[in-house]
Amino acid sequence: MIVARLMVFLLLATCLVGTSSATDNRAQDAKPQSAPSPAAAINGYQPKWWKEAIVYQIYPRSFKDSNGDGIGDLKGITSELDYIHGLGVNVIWLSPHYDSPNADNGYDIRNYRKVMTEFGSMADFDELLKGIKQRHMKLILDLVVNHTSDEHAWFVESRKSKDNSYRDYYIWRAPKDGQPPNNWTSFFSGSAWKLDPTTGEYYLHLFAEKQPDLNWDNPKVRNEVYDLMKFWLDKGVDGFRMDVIPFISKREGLPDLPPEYMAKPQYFYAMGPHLHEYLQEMNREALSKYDVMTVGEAFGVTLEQTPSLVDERRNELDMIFNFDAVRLNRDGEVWRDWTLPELKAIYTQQNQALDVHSWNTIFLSNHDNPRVVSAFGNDSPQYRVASAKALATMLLTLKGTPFIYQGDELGMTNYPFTSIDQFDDIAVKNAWKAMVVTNQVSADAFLANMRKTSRDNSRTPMQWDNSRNGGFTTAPKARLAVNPNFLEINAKQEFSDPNSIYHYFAQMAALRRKTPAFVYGDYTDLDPAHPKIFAYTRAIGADKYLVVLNFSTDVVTYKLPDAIKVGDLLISNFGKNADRGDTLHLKSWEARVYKY
Ligand code: TEU
Ligand code: CA
Repeated sequence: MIVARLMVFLLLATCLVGTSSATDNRAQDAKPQSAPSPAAAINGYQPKWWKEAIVYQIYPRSFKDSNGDGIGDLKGITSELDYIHGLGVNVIWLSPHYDSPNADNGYDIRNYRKVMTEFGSMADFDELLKGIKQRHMKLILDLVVNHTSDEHAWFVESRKSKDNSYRDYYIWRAPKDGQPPNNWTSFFSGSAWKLDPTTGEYYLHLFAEKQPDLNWDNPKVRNEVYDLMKFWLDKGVDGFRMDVIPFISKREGLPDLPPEYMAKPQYFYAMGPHLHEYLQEMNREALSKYDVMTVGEAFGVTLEQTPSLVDERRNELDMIFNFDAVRLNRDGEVWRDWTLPELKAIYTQQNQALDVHSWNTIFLSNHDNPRVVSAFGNDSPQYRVASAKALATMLLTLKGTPFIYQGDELGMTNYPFTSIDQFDDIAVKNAWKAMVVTNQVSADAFLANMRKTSRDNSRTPMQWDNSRNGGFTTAPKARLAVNPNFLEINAKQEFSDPNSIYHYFAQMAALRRKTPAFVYGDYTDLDPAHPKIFAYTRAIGADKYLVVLNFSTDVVTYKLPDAIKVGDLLISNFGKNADRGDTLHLKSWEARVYKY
Protein backbone atom coordinates (compact mmCIF):
# COMPACT_ATOMS: atom_id res chain seq x y z
CA MET A 1 0.00 0.00 0.00
CA ILE A 2 2.70 2.45 1.08
CA VAL A 3 4.95 1.25 -1.71
CA ALA A 4 2.12 1.70 -4.18
CA ARG A 5 1.51 5.23 -2.97
CA LEU A 6 5.20 6.04 -3.18
CA MET A 7 5.21 4.82 -6.76
CA VAL A 8 2.28 7.00 -7.68
CA PHE A 9 4.13 9.97 -6.21
CA LEU A 10 7.28 9.12 -8.10
CA LEU A 11 5.31 8.66 -11.29
CA LEU A 12 3.60 12.00 -10.81
CA ALA A 13 6.88 13.72 -10.16
CA THR A 14 8.44 12.06 -13.20
CA CYS A 15 5.58 12.80 -15.51
CA LEU A 16 4.61 16.28 -14.62
CA VAL A 17 7.72 18.24 -13.86
CA GLY A 18 8.16 20.66 -16.68
CA THR A 19 4.57 20.83 -17.84
CA SER A 20 2.98 24.22 -17.50
CA SER A 21 -0.57 23.19 -16.80
CA ALA A 22 -1.86 23.72 -13.29
CA THR A 23 -4.92 21.59 -13.75
CA ASP A 24 -5.49 18.51 -11.70
CA ASN A 25 -3.19 16.18 -13.57
CA ARG A 26 -3.62 12.56 -12.64
CA ALA A 27 -1.04 9.87 -13.11
CA GLN A 28 -3.15 7.89 -15.57
CA ASP A 29 -3.63 10.89 -17.90
CA ALA A 30 -0.04 11.95 -17.91
CA LYS A 31 2.38 10.74 -20.52
CA PRO A 32 5.85 9.82 -19.29
CA GLN A 33 8.47 12.22 -20.63
CA SER A 34 12.22 12.18 -20.50
CA ALA A 35 12.40 12.94 -16.84
CA PRO A 36 14.64 14.65 -14.33
CA SER A 37 15.89 11.92 -12.00
CA PRO A 38 12.84 10.74 -10.07
CA ALA A 39 15.08 9.00 -7.56
CA ALA A 40 15.82 12.43 -6.17
CA ALA A 41 12.24 12.85 -5.01
CA ILE A 42 11.49 12.30 -1.33
CA ASN A 43 8.01 10.94 -0.68
CA GLY A 44 7.06 12.43 -4.05
CA TYR A 45 8.52 15.87 -3.36
CA GLN A 46 11.38 17.53 -5.17
CA PRO A 47 13.83 18.24 -2.35
CA LYS A 48 14.65 21.93 -1.98
CA TRP A 49 16.69 23.76 0.63
CA TRP A 50 13.78 26.07 1.39
CA LYS A 51 11.44 23.17 2.08
CA GLU A 52 13.92 21.96 4.71
CA ALA A 53 14.57 25.42 6.15
CA ILE A 54 13.45 26.93 9.44
CA VAL A 55 12.93 30.66 9.01
CA TYR A 56 13.41 33.26 11.74
CA GLN A 57 11.80 36.65 11.18
CA ILE A 58 13.56 39.80 12.37
CA TYR A 59 11.76 43.10 12.78
CA PRO A 60 14.90 45.25 12.78
CA ARG A 61 13.41 48.23 14.59
CA SER A 62 12.75 46.12 17.66
CA PHE A 63 15.56 43.56 17.60
CA LYS A 64 18.71 45.18 18.99
CA ASP A 65 20.01 48.73 19.18
CA SER A 66 23.79 48.99 18.76
CA ASN A 67 24.31 52.77 19.03
CA GLY A 68 22.04 53.85 21.85
CA ASP A 69 19.46 55.83 19.88
CA GLY A 70 16.59 53.61 21.05
CA ILE A 71 16.03 52.04 17.63
CA GLY A 72 17.14 48.58 16.58
CA ASP A 73 19.63 48.46 13.71
CA LEU A 74 21.62 46.20 11.40
CA LYS A 75 24.77 46.19 13.54
CA GLY A 76 22.56 45.04 16.40
CA ILE A 77 21.44 42.05 14.34
CA THR A 78 25.00 41.24 13.28
CA SER A 79 26.03 41.22 16.94
CA GLU A 80 23.42 38.54 17.71
CA LEU A 81 24.00 36.16 14.80
CA ASP A 82 25.42 33.51 17.11
CA TYR A 83 22.27 33.72 19.21
CA ILE A 84 20.13 33.18 16.11
CA HIS A 85 22.35 30.44 14.75
CA GLY A 86 22.31 28.69 18.13
CA LEU A 87 18.57 28.37 17.86
CA GLY A 88 18.95 26.01 14.91
CA VAL A 89 17.18 28.19 12.36
CA ASN A 90 18.92 28.62 9.04
CA VAL A 91 17.11 31.34 7.12
CA ILE A 92 16.55 34.90 8.33
CA TRP A 93 13.68 36.97 6.95
CA LEU A 94 14.46 40.62 7.49
CA SER A 95 11.46 42.94 7.64
CA PRO A 96 12.07 46.11 5.55
CA HIS A 97 15.48 47.68 6.06
CA TYR A 98 15.15 50.21 3.22
CA ASP A 99 15.10 53.99 3.36
CA SER A 100 11.67 55.01 4.60
CA PRO A 101 9.89 57.85 6.41
CA ASN A 102 8.34 55.12 8.58
CA ALA A 103 4.66 55.88 8.27
CA ASP A 104 4.27 52.09 8.54
CA ASN A 105 7.65 51.11 9.98
CA GLY A 106 9.47 50.58 6.73
CA TYR A 107 6.59 49.11 4.74
CA ASP A 108 6.52 52.52 3.04
CA ILE A 109 9.73 52.59 1.02
CA ARG A 110 11.30 55.82 -0.20
CA ASN A 111 14.38 54.31 -1.82
CA TYR A 112 14.70 50.59 -2.56
CA ARG A 113 18.46 50.75 -3.02
CA LYS A 114 19.32 52.52 0.22
CA VAL A 115 19.44 51.28 3.80
CA MET A 116 17.26 53.15 6.28
CA THR A 117 19.60 55.66 7.92
CA GLU A 118 18.41 54.69 11.42
CA PHE A 119 19.34 51.08 10.66
CA GLY A 120 22.84 51.86 9.37
CA SER A 121 24.61 51.87 6.01
CA MET A 122 25.02 49.61 3.01
CA ALA A 123 28.37 48.58 4.50
CA ASP A 124 26.49 47.43 7.62
CA PHE A 125 24.14 45.45 5.40
CA ASP A 126 27.05 43.78 3.60
CA GLU A 127 28.60 42.95 6.96
CA LEU A 128 25.33 41.40 8.14
CA LEU A 129 25.00 39.32 4.98
CA LYS A 130 28.60 38.17 5.32
CA GLY A 131 28.03 37.14 8.94
CA ILE A 132 24.93 35.19 7.92
CA LYS A 133 26.77 33.36 5.14
CA GLN A 134 29.74 32.61 7.38
CA ARG A 135 27.34 30.72 9.62
CA HIS A 136 25.87 28.86 6.64
CA MET A 137 22.56 30.60 7.01
CA LYS A 138 20.59 32.45 4.35
CA LEU A 139 18.89 35.82 4.17
CA ILE A 140 15.61 36.76 2.55
CA LEU A 141 14.45 40.35 2.25
CA ASP A 142 11.01 41.90 2.41
CA LEU A 143 9.88 42.94 -1.05
CA VAL A 144 7.25 45.66 -0.64
CA VAL A 145 6.13 46.53 -4.15
CA ASN A 146 2.37 46.78 -4.06
CA HIS A 147 3.01 50.35 -2.93
CA THR A 148 5.83 52.76 -2.19
CA SER A 149 6.13 55.71 0.16
CA ASP A 150 4.58 58.96 -1.09
CA GLU A 151 8.12 60.29 -0.62
CA HIS A 152 9.55 57.89 -3.22
CA ALA A 153 10.99 59.84 -6.17
CA TRP A 154 8.49 58.14 -8.51
CA PHE A 155 5.53 59.45 -6.56
CA VAL A 156 7.06 62.88 -6.01
CA GLU A 157 7.18 63.11 -9.81
CA SER A 158 3.89 61.38 -10.41
CA ARG A 159 1.83 63.83 -8.39
CA LYS A 160 3.36 66.89 -10.09
CA SER A 161 1.12 66.91 -13.18
CA LYS A 162 -1.19 64.72 -15.23
CA ASP A 163 1.35 64.51 -18.03
CA ASN A 164 4.40 63.81 -15.90
CA SER A 165 6.32 60.82 -17.24
CA TYR A 166 5.84 59.06 -13.88
CA ARG A 167 2.08 59.74 -13.72
CA ASP A 168 1.26 56.18 -14.78
CA TYR A 169 3.48 54.66 -12.13
CA TYR A 170 0.54 55.02 -9.73
CA ILE A 171 -3.23 54.70 -9.90
CA TRP A 172 -4.85 58.08 -10.46
CA ARG A 173 -8.55 58.72 -11.08
CA ALA A 174 -10.73 61.78 -11.45
CA PRO A 175 -13.37 62.39 -8.76
CA LYS A 176 -16.78 60.84 -9.34
CA ASP A 177 -19.50 63.39 -8.60
CA GLY A 178 -17.08 65.16 -6.29
CA GLN A 179 -16.44 61.90 -4.44
CA PRO A 180 -13.72 59.21 -4.50
CA PRO A 181 -13.76 57.08 -7.68
CA ASN A 182 -15.12 54.01 -5.85
CA ASN A 183 -16.01 52.74 -2.39
CA TRP A 184 -12.77 50.86 -1.69
CA THR A 185 -11.59 51.05 1.90
CA SER A 186 -8.06 51.17 3.25
CA PHE A 187 -6.81 48.54 5.71
CA PHE A 188 -5.81 51.42 7.93
CA SER A 189 -9.38 52.88 8.09
CA GLY A 190 -11.32 55.19 5.78
CA SER A 191 -11.39 55.47 2.00
CA ALA A 192 -8.59 53.92 -0.06
CA TRP A 193 -8.49 57.13 -2.14
CA LYS A 194 -6.78 60.41 -1.34
CA LEU A 195 -7.49 63.61 -3.23
CA ASP A 196 -4.28 65.30 -4.32
CA PRO A 197 -4.86 69.06 -4.68
CA THR A 198 -2.09 69.64 -7.25
CA THR A 199 -3.98 67.90 -10.04
CA GLY A 200 -7.42 67.51 -8.45
CA GLU A 201 -7.29 63.73 -8.88
CA TYR A 202 -7.36 60.88 -6.39
CA TYR A 203 -4.63 58.27 -5.93
CA LEU A 204 -5.27 54.77 -4.63
CA HIS A 205 -3.75 53.59 -1.33
CA LEU A 206 -4.93 50.24 0.02
CA PHE A 207 -2.89 50.97 3.16
CA ALA A 208 -1.89 54.38 4.61
CA GLU A 209 -2.22 57.65 2.69
CA LYS A 210 1.55 57.67 2.64
CA GLN A 211 1.56 54.30 0.81
CA PRO A 212 0.30 54.95 -2.74
CA ASP A 213 -0.33 51.76 -4.76
CA LEU A 214 1.90 51.19 -7.77
CA ASN A 215 0.34 50.65 -11.18
CA TRP A 216 1.58 47.20 -12.15
CA ASP A 217 -0.20 47.40 -15.49
CA ASN A 218 2.56 49.80 -16.51
CA PRO A 219 5.45 47.69 -17.89
CA LYS A 220 7.93 50.36 -16.76
CA VAL A 221 6.88 49.80 -13.15
CA ARG A 222 7.33 46.06 -13.50
CA ASN A 223 10.81 46.46 -14.97
CA GLU A 224 11.80 48.84 -12.18
CA VAL A 225 10.75 46.16 -9.69
CA TYR A 226 12.68 43.38 -11.44
CA ASP A 227 15.75 45.65 -11.53
CA LEU A 228 15.64 46.40 -7.84
CA MET A 229 15.16 42.70 -7.11
CA LYS A 230 18.27 41.92 -9.14
CA PHE A 231 20.17 44.65 -7.29
CA TRP A 232 19.70 42.74 -4.01
CA LEU A 233 19.95 39.27 -5.53
CA ASP A 234 23.30 40.21 -7.03
CA LYS A 235 24.48 41.06 -3.55
CA GLY A 236 23.81 37.44 -2.64
CA VAL A 237 20.49 37.53 -0.82
CA ASP A 238 18.57 34.27 -1.00
CA GLY A 239 15.07 35.40 -1.85
CA PHE A 240 12.11 37.46 -0.81
CA ARG A 241 9.06 37.55 1.38
CA MET A 242 6.63 39.47 -0.82
CA ASP A 243 4.36 41.93 0.94
CA VAL A 244 0.64 41.69 -0.05
CA ILE A 245 1.73 40.42 -3.44
CA PRO A 246 -1.75 39.18 -4.50
CA PHE A 247 -2.93 42.82 -4.58
CA ILE A 248 -0.58 44.00 -7.35
CA SER A 249 -3.02 43.39 -10.20
CA LYS A 250 -6.17 45.49 -9.76
CA ARG A 251 -9.59 44.51 -11.06
CA GLU A 252 -10.46 45.82 -14.49
CA GLY A 253 -12.34 49.12 -14.23
CA LEU A 254 -11.90 49.26 -10.42
CA PRO A 255 -15.50 48.24 -9.63
CA ASP A 256 -17.10 49.03 -6.27
CA LEU A 257 -16.61 46.61 -3.39
CA PRO A 258 -19.77 44.49 -3.26
CA PRO A 259 -21.48 44.60 0.16
CA GLU A 260 -20.49 41.02 1.01
CA TYR A 261 -16.80 41.98 0.77
CA MET A 262 -17.04 45.09 2.95
CA ALA A 263 -15.86 43.29 6.09
CA LYS A 264 -13.12 41.38 4.23
CA PRO A 265 -12.04 43.51 1.25
CA GLN A 266 -8.79 41.59 0.92
CA TYR A 267 -10.69 38.82 -0.89
CA PHE A 268 -11.81 41.39 -3.46
CA TYR A 269 -8.46 43.11 -3.86
CA ALA A 270 -6.45 39.89 -4.22
CA MET A 271 -5.96 37.67 -7.27
CA GLY A 272 -6.54 40.35 -9.92
CA PRO A 273 -6.71 39.45 -13.61
CA HIS A 274 -2.98 39.80 -14.38
CA LEU A 275 -1.50 38.45 -11.17
CA HIS A 276 -0.31 35.15 -12.64
CA GLU A 277 1.07 36.85 -15.71
CA TYR A 278 3.09 39.36 -13.64
CA LEU A 279 4.44 36.73 -11.28
CA GLN A 280 5.53 34.55 -14.17
CA GLU A 281 7.20 37.53 -15.77
CA MET A 282 8.96 38.34 -12.50
CA ASN A 283 10.18 34.77 -12.43
CA ARG A 284 11.47 34.90 -15.97
CA GLU A 285 13.11 38.30 -15.64
CA ALA A 286 14.60 38.01 -12.17
CA LEU A 287 14.05 35.01 -9.91
CA SER A 288 14.81 32.18 -12.31
CA LYS A 289 18.38 33.42 -12.68
CA TYR A 290 19.16 32.66 -9.02
CA ASP A 291 18.73 29.78 -6.55
CA VAL A 292 16.36 31.59 -4.24
CA MET A 293 13.15 31.14 -2.31
CA THR A 294 9.99 33.22 -2.42
CA VAL A 295 7.11 33.40 -0.02
CA GLY A 296 4.11 35.54 -0.82
CA GLU A 297 2.09 37.18 1.91
CA ALA A 298 -1.22 35.97 0.53
CA PHE A 299 -3.69 38.12 2.39
CA GLY A 300 -7.04 37.54 0.66
CA VAL A 301 -6.09 34.30 -1.10
CA THR A 302 -8.28 31.27 -0.47
CA LEU A 303 -6.96 27.78 0.00
CA GLU A 304 -8.57 26.75 -3.29
CA GLN A 305 -6.64 29.48 -5.11
CA THR A 306 -3.32 28.60 -3.46
CA PRO A 307 -2.03 25.95 -5.89
CA SER A 308 -2.48 28.42 -8.74
CA LEU A 309 0.23 30.53 -7.07
CA VAL A 310 2.59 27.91 -5.70
CA ASP A 311 2.38 24.86 -7.94
CA GLU A 312 6.03 24.45 -8.97
CA ARG A 313 5.08 23.80 -12.59
CA ARG A 314 3.74 27.36 -12.90
CA ASN A 315 6.93 29.22 -11.93
CA GLU A 316 5.25 31.82 -9.77
CA LEU A 317 5.92 31.60 -6.02
CA ASP A 318 7.47 28.84 -3.92
CA MET A 319 5.00 29.19 -1.09
CA ILE A 320 2.58 31.63 0.47
CA PHE A 321 1.41 32.61 3.92
CA ASN A 322 -2.16 31.45 4.29
CA PHE A 323 -3.94 33.46 7.00
CA ASP A 324 -6.56 30.89 8.04
CA ALA A 325 -4.69 29.64 11.10
CA VAL A 326 -3.12 32.87 12.32
CA ARG A 327 -6.46 34.71 12.00
CA LEU A 328 -8.60 31.91 13.42
CA ASN A 329 -8.85 34.10 16.52
CA ARG A 330 -10.34 37.00 14.58
CA ASP A 331 -13.76 38.02 13.37
CA GLY A 332 -12.79 40.86 11.06
CA GLU A 333 -10.47 42.78 13.37
CA VAL A 334 -12.18 41.68 16.57
CA TRP A 335 -10.86 38.92 18.81
CA ARG A 336 -12.84 35.68 18.96
CA ASP A 337 -12.14 32.60 21.04
CA TRP A 338 -11.02 29.74 18.83
CA THR A 339 -11.23 26.02 19.38
CA LEU A 340 -8.67 23.28 18.82
CA PRO A 341 -10.84 21.28 16.38
CA GLU A 342 -11.07 24.43 14.23
CA LEU A 343 -7.29 24.77 14.16
CA LYS A 344 -6.85 21.08 13.34
CA ALA A 345 -9.39 21.35 10.54
CA ILE A 346 -7.37 24.15 8.95
CA TYR A 347 -4.18 22.10 8.90
CA THR A 348 -6.05 19.13 7.43
CA GLN A 349 -7.62 21.31 4.75
CA GLN A 350 -4.24 22.77 3.86
CA ASN A 351 -2.79 19.31 3.65
CA GLN A 352 -5.58 18.19 1.34
CA ALA A 353 -5.51 21.28 -0.87
CA LEU A 354 -1.80 21.04 -1.68
CA ASP A 355 -0.37 18.10 -3.60
CA VAL A 356 3.29 17.18 -4.08
CA HIS A 357 3.80 20.09 -6.46
CA SER A 358 2.86 22.74 -3.92
CA TRP A 359 4.48 23.69 -0.66
CA ASN A 360 3.02 25.16 2.52
CA THR A 361 4.20 27.49 5.29
CA ILE A 362 3.51 27.09 8.99
CA PHE A 363 3.32 30.16 11.24
CA LEU A 364 1.15 31.52 14.02
CA SER A 365 2.79 34.88 14.56
CA ASN A 366 4.66 37.70 12.86
CA HIS A 367 4.98 41.49 13.14
CA ASP A 368 1.29 41.91 12.23
CA ASN A 369 -0.09 39.59 14.86
CA PRO A 370 -0.02 39.18 18.63
CA ARG A 371 2.49 36.97 20.41
CA VAL A 372 2.07 33.28 19.71
CA VAL A 373 2.03 32.21 23.36
CA SER A 374 -0.62 34.81 24.19
CA ALA A 375 -2.83 34.08 21.19
CA PHE A 376 -2.52 30.29 20.87
CA GLY A 377 -0.99 29.16 24.16
CA ASN A 378 -1.47 30.34 27.70
CA ASP A 379 0.64 33.28 28.87
CA SER A 380 -0.20 33.02 32.56
CA PRO A 381 2.92 32.44 34.71
CA GLN A 382 1.83 28.88 35.44
CA TYR A 383 1.52 27.69 31.84
CA ARG A 384 3.55 30.09 29.73
CA VAL A 385 6.69 27.97 29.46
CA ALA A 386 4.92 24.66 28.86
CA SER A 387 2.52 26.10 26.30
CA ALA A 388 5.27 27.97 24.42
CA LYS A 389 7.19 24.69 24.16
CA ALA A 390 4.06 22.83 23.04
CA LEU A 391 3.51 25.42 20.30
CA ALA A 392 7.15 25.15 19.22
CA THR A 393 6.70 21.38 19.02
CA MET A 394 3.70 21.85 16.76
CA LEU A 395 5.20 24.54 14.54
CA LEU A 396 8.31 22.43 13.96
CA THR A 397 6.52 19.16 13.20
CA LEU A 398 3.66 20.24 10.95
CA LYS A 399 3.93 20.03 7.18
CA GLY A 400 5.34 23.20 5.65
CA THR A 401 8.29 25.52 6.14
CA PRO A 402 8.07 26.97 9.67
CA PHE A 403 8.39 30.74 10.16
CA ILE A 404 9.26 31.79 13.70
CA TYR A 405 8.96 35.38 14.86
CA GLN A 406 11.69 36.99 16.99
CA GLY A 407 11.12 36.63 20.71
CA ASP A 408 8.73 33.71 20.41
CA GLU A 409 11.70 31.46 21.23
CA LEU A 410 11.80 33.24 24.62
CA GLY A 411 8.08 32.93 25.19
CA MET A 412 7.64 36.71 24.96
CA THR A 413 4.04 37.76 25.62
CA ASN A 414 1.56 40.44 24.61
CA TYR A 415 2.04 43.88 26.15
CA PRO A 416 -0.34 45.06 28.92
CA PHE A 417 -1.60 48.13 27.01
CA THR A 418 -3.80 50.47 29.05
CA SER A 419 -3.89 53.63 26.96
CA ILE A 420 -3.85 54.72 23.33
CA ASP A 421 -0.62 56.71 23.91
CA GLN A 422 1.30 53.46 24.35
CA PHE A 423 0.73 52.43 20.73
CA ASP A 424 2.92 53.25 17.76
CA ASP A 425 1.10 51.36 14.98
CA ILE A 426 -0.69 53.51 12.40
CA ALA A 427 -3.39 50.84 12.12
CA VAL A 428 -4.26 51.35 15.81
CA LYS A 429 -4.05 55.12 15.74
CA ASN A 430 -6.25 55.42 12.66
CA ALA A 431 -8.76 52.92 14.01
CA TRP A 432 -8.93 54.89 17.28
CA LYS A 433 -9.78 58.05 15.33
CA ALA A 434 -12.32 56.24 13.17
CA MET A 435 -14.04 54.33 15.99
CA VAL A 436 -13.41 55.81 19.44
CA VAL A 437 -13.17 59.51 18.61
CA THR A 438 -16.43 59.17 16.66
CA ASN A 439 -18.06 57.40 19.63
CA GLN A 440 -18.81 54.22 17.73
CA VAL A 441 -16.79 52.08 20.15
CA SER A 442 -15.91 52.79 23.77
CA ALA A 443 -12.27 53.38 24.65
CA ASP A 444 -12.37 50.43 27.05
CA ALA A 445 -13.76 48.02 24.47
CA PHE A 446 -11.26 49.25 21.90
CA LEU A 447 -8.29 48.82 24.23
CA ALA A 448 -9.49 45.42 25.40
CA ASN A 449 -9.55 44.24 21.80
CA MET A 450 -6.17 45.81 21.00
CA ARG A 451 -4.57 44.14 24.01
CA LYS A 452 -5.41 40.85 22.34
CA THR A 453 -5.00 41.69 18.65
CA SER A 454 -2.73 44.71 18.18
CA ARG A 455 0.32 44.42 15.96
CA ASP A 456 2.31 46.35 18.58
CA ASN A 457 2.12 43.32 20.87
CA SER A 458 4.83 41.70 18.81
CA ARG A 459 6.71 44.90 18.02
CA THR A 460 7.91 45.72 21.53
CA PRO A 461 11.69 45.38 21.87
CA MET A 462 13.42 42.02 22.18
CA GLN A 463 14.15 41.20 25.79
CA TRP A 464 17.86 40.38 25.99
CA ASP A 465 18.58 40.59 29.71
CA ASN A 466 17.29 42.06 32.97
CA SER A 467 19.07 45.41 32.68
CA ARG A 468 17.24 48.64 31.90
CA ASN A 469 15.10 48.37 28.73
CA GLY A 470 15.72 44.64 28.75
CA GLY A 471 19.17 45.18 27.26
CA PHE A 472 17.60 46.25 23.96
CA THR A 473 19.10 49.73 24.08
CA THR A 474 21.36 51.82 26.28
CA ALA A 475 19.17 54.85 25.52
CA PRO A 476 16.96 56.04 28.39
CA LYS A 477 13.91 55.20 26.31
CA ALA A 478 13.34 52.47 23.72
CA ARG A 479 11.31 53.24 20.58
CA LEU A 480 8.38 51.35 22.05
CA ALA A 481 8.25 50.47 25.73
CA VAL A 482 9.77 47.14 26.70
CA ASN A 483 7.31 44.67 28.17
CA PRO A 484 7.61 45.02 31.97
CA ASN A 485 8.00 41.24 32.26
CA PHE A 486 11.57 41.50 30.87
CA LEU A 487 12.91 40.91 34.39
CA GLU A 488 11.77 37.28 34.17
CA ILE A 489 11.51 36.79 30.41
CA ASN A 490 14.77 37.51 28.62
CA ALA A 491 17.40 35.81 26.50
CA LYS A 492 20.12 35.79 29.16
CA GLN A 493 17.84 34.00 31.59
CA GLU A 494 16.68 31.56 28.87
CA PHE A 495 20.25 30.83 27.91
CA SER A 496 21.34 29.99 31.45
CA ASP A 497 18.38 27.68 32.14
CA PRO A 498 18.81 24.22 30.55
CA ASN A 499 15.04 23.74 30.69
CA SER A 500 14.22 27.00 28.93
CA ILE A 501 12.02 27.53 25.90
CA TYR A 502 15.09 28.65 23.94
CA HIS A 503 16.96 25.38 24.54
CA TYR A 504 13.86 23.29 23.95
CA PHE A 505 13.31 25.13 20.70
CA ALA A 506 16.90 24.44 19.64
CA GLN A 507 16.45 20.71 20.35
CA MET A 508 13.17 20.64 18.41
CA ALA A 509 14.77 22.49 15.50
CA ALA A 510 17.65 20.01 15.42
CA LEU A 511 15.18 17.11 15.48
CA ARG A 512 13.23 18.56 12.58
CA ARG A 513 16.31 19.23 10.52
CA LYS A 514 17.67 15.70 10.85
CA THR A 515 14.30 14.00 10.22
CA PRO A 516 13.07 14.03 6.61
CA ALA A 517 9.63 12.79 7.72
CA PHE A 518 8.98 16.10 9.50
CA VAL A 519 9.65 17.90 6.24
CA TYR A 520 8.38 15.62 3.49
CA GLY A 521 6.35 13.04 5.40
CA ASP A 522 2.62 12.42 5.09
CA TYR A 523 0.50 14.21 7.67
CA THR A 524 -2.43 12.49 9.40
CA ASP A 525 -4.58 13.99 12.14
CA LEU A 526 -5.51 11.03 14.35
CA ASP A 527 -8.35 12.64 16.25
CA PRO A 528 -9.83 15.73 14.54
CA ALA A 529 -12.69 16.21 17.00
CA HIS A 530 -10.86 15.95 20.32
CA PRO A 531 -11.26 19.31 22.08
CA LYS A 532 -7.99 19.20 24.03
CA ILE A 533 -5.58 16.81 22.34
CA PHE A 534 -3.86 17.35 19.01
CA ALA A 535 -2.40 14.00 17.94
CA TYR A 536 -0.93 13.46 14.49
CA THR A 537 1.58 11.40 12.61
CA ARG A 538 4.25 12.29 10.08
CA ALA A 539 5.55 9.41 8.03
CA ILE A 540 7.57 8.42 5.02
CA GLY A 541 6.82 4.75 4.54
CA ALA A 542 7.94 2.90 7.66
CA ASP A 543 9.73 5.94 9.09
CA LYS A 544 6.90 7.09 11.33
CA TYR A 545 6.56 9.73 14.03
CA LEU A 546 3.77 10.51 16.45
CA VAL A 547 3.17 13.97 17.93
CA VAL A 548 0.81 14.37 20.88
CA LEU A 549 0.02 17.82 22.25
CA ASN A 550 -2.23 18.68 25.17
CA PHE A 551 -3.73 22.03 24.24
CA SER A 552 -5.32 22.53 27.65
CA THR A 553 -4.59 23.21 31.29
CA ASP A 554 -6.27 19.92 32.21
CA VAL A 555 -4.45 16.72 32.97
CA VAL A 556 -5.68 14.34 30.27
CA THR A 557 -5.65 10.57 30.05
CA TYR A 558 -5.60 9.87 26.37
CA LYS A 559 -6.01 6.55 24.60
CA LEU A 560 -4.41 6.61 21.18
CA PRO A 561 -6.73 5.65 18.31
CA ASP A 562 -6.01 3.22 15.47
CA ALA A 563 -4.24 0.68 17.71
CA ILE A 564 -1.19 2.94 17.80
CA LYS A 565 1.28 2.22 20.56
CA VAL A 566 4.01 4.61 21.53
CA GLY A 567 7.61 3.81 20.72
CA ASP A 568 10.73 5.75 21.69
CA LEU A 569 10.11 9.16 23.19
CA LEU A 570 12.27 11.59 21.20
CA ILE A 571 11.42 14.79 23.02
CA SER A 572 8.93 16.13 25.53
CA ASN A 573 8.53 19.43 27.35
CA PHE A 574 8.17 17.45 30.60
CA GLY A 575 11.01 14.99 30.16
CA LYS A 576 10.63 11.22 30.48
CA ASN A 577 7.45 9.49 31.61
CA ALA A 578 6.26 6.00 32.48
CA ASP A 579 3.66 5.68 29.71
CA ARG A 580 3.93 2.62 27.47
CA GLY A 581 1.45 1.09 25.06
CA ASP A 582 -1.57 3.06 23.91
CA THR A 583 -2.59 5.14 26.92
CA LEU A 584 -0.92 8.45 27.73
CA HIS A 585 -1.18 10.54 30.89
CA LEU A 586 -0.58 14.07 29.78
CA LYS A 587 0.13 17.04 32.02
CA SER A 588 -1.22 20.52 31.24
CA TRP A 589 0.21 21.63 27.89
CA GLU A 590 2.41 18.55 27.66
CA ALA A 591 3.95 17.88 24.26
CA ARG A 592 5.57 14.61 23.19
CA VAL A 593 7.16 13.39 20.00
CA TYR A 594 7.61 9.64 19.52
CA LYS A 595 9.12 7.38 16.96
CA TYR A 596 6.70 4.50 16.49
O1 TEU B 1 0.46 43.36 5.84
C1 TEU B 1 -0.65 43.04 5.09
C2 TEU B 1 -1.94 43.04 5.73
O2 TEU B 1 -2.83 43.32 4.99
C3 TEU B 1 -2.29 42.76 7.14
O3 TEU B 1 -1.32 42.19 7.86
C4 TEU B 1 -2.88 44.00 7.72
O4 TEU B 1 -2.08 45.09 7.43
C5 TEU B 1 -3.05 44.14 9.19
O5 TEU B 1 -2.72 43.01 9.87
C6 TEU B 1 -4.44 44.65 9.49
O6 TEU B 1 -5.36 43.61 9.43
C7 TEU B 1 1.62 43.76 5.18
C8 TEU B 1 2.71 43.96 6.18
O7 TEU B 1 3.04 42.74 6.76
C9 TEU B 1 2.27 44.99 7.16
O8 TEU B 1 3.18 45.16 8.22
C10 TEU B 1 2.09 46.27 6.41
O9 TEU B 1 1.54 47.24 7.27
C11 TEU B 1 1.18 46.11 5.20
O10 TEU B 1 1.43 44.95 4.45
C12 TEU B 1 1.39 47.26 4.26
O11 TEU B 1 2.64 47.16 3.67
CA1 CA C 1 20.14 52.20 16.77
